[in-house]
Amino acid sequence: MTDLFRELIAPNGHKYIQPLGLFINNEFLESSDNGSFDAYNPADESIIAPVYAASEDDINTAVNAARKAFKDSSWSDLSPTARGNLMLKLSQLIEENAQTLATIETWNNGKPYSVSLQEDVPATAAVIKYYAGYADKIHGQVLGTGPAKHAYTIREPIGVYGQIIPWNYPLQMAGWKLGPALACGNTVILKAAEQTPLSILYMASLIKAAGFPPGVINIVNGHGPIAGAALAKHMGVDKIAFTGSTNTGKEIMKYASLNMKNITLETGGKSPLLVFDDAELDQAVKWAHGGAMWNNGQICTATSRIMVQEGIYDEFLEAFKARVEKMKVGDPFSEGVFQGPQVSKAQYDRVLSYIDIGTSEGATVLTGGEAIKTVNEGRGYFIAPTVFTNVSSTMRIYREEIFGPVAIVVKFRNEEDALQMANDSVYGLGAALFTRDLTRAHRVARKLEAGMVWINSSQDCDDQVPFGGVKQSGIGTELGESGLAAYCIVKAVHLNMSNRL
Ligand code: TXE
Repeated sequence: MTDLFRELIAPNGHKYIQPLGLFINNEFLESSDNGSFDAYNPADESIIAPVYAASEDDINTAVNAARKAFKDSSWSDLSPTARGNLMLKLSQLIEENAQTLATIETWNNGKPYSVSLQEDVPATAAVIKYYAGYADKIHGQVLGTGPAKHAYTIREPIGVYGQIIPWNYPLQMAGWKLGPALACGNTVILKAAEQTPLSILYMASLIKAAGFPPGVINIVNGHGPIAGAALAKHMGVDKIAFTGSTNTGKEIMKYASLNMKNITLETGGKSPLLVFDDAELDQAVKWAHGGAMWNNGQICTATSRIMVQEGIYDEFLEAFKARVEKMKVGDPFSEGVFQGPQVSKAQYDRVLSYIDIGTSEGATVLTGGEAIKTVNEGRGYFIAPTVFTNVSSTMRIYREEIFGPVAIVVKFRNEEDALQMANDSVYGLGAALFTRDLTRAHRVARKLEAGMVWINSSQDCDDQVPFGGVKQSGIGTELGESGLAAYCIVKAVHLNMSNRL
């Protein structure tokens, strides 16, 4: 590999310059051992471009850059308002480069272009803008401890912060993690997922253009067990924030214990969606469909365990099947496509293997249940949206995260039954419920073991509202004020004002 930049033309004809290096100290660099891997288009399996992969040495270099930048007056002496203005500039540049960013996101991830352009990119700009507004509103408190002393708190940045993100929402996940970290004055090393290295590198060029001092934001691609592990283990990193699988999250916890890093983890889920007899059926069907199938089914909070009360089960199932079958699966740059390919061959194989597992465990395929080979001359990782019925709670498709366009629909008798089934999981990320009965809605919301509950919707997300899971779905929250709090230290100061002792 020799080039650090390459002019590329995407399948939609969009031409742009793609950075391919490691972004450290505001420069794109080759990796120290010349290691690289290829970025793919999952819609036709073609290679888009190779990118440099960080070695352990490169992670050291990035951490050193971030440590130096943390203390450097160009960042540490910046007024909070000036810090917020840099973030606003970045947000603005993301908006101005929306078409390029959306093109890369779709090309490398496989999500429909309309979704990248209308949702992912604006949401990334918005979350950075949201936290930019906080930069000069992060205050301590004066505590009423009586006349003998003056006690107060200061909120300080944690320091150098490692971020490991997944491939399902590459830009948005970067935005969720960069926003609060920068608002508080931390410096960052962000490692993107191997499957989606490209959009974040383009964003790195916007970070430089926005005027952040060198070393404040460093972006590296690399393999999880090498670059990710080196970052999570590094003694020079003060906090690690991770979004990904529960198993990797557990590894990260072990690595973080080496120097007792502060951690935030957002991991797997198997979120339930309950439809009570009195629900508005049409709404329940639409949200249940989106909640399981948006983003090609690759959503950590996917409400893919759909539970329907027996009185409306048949009616729901018929309408749900019709809706699933109506949605177009195809090349993500084509008009009107709802679902593109799975992100990678590994994910495609994994989802198809779960479909096989479901069938062999005795569940019934109501619709879908196979790969689609009619798009792009049989190339690409397309899977027919799949719905299983006759599923029991002991089956793996009931209990395990599939992370693809696969939902199960089961029946419940009453509220108690529904709650028992919904909470019968090692996970506790999201949960949705549909009813017209307000009292029941709030009663059930309290009893659901989940970090987020949606009443009469699913996947509703807002920068102001905390996002996170309980049980094996994670530790801590992102977004909102509590997301900000996770990136600051509260220091207490006691001033003696008397002649005590
Ligand atoms: O996840 P990994 P994978 C779930 C989903 C999916 C499964 C596997 O069920 O099917 O995980 O996906 C980095 N030390 N989710 O294999 O491995 C890796 O490089 C440090 C749910 O892609 O967890 C990437 O940047 N880092 C999820 C990130 O971790 C390591 C989103 C996620 O990869 C590492 C993605 C290591 N030892 C997958 N190993 C969600 N909650 O949204 C890997 N990584």
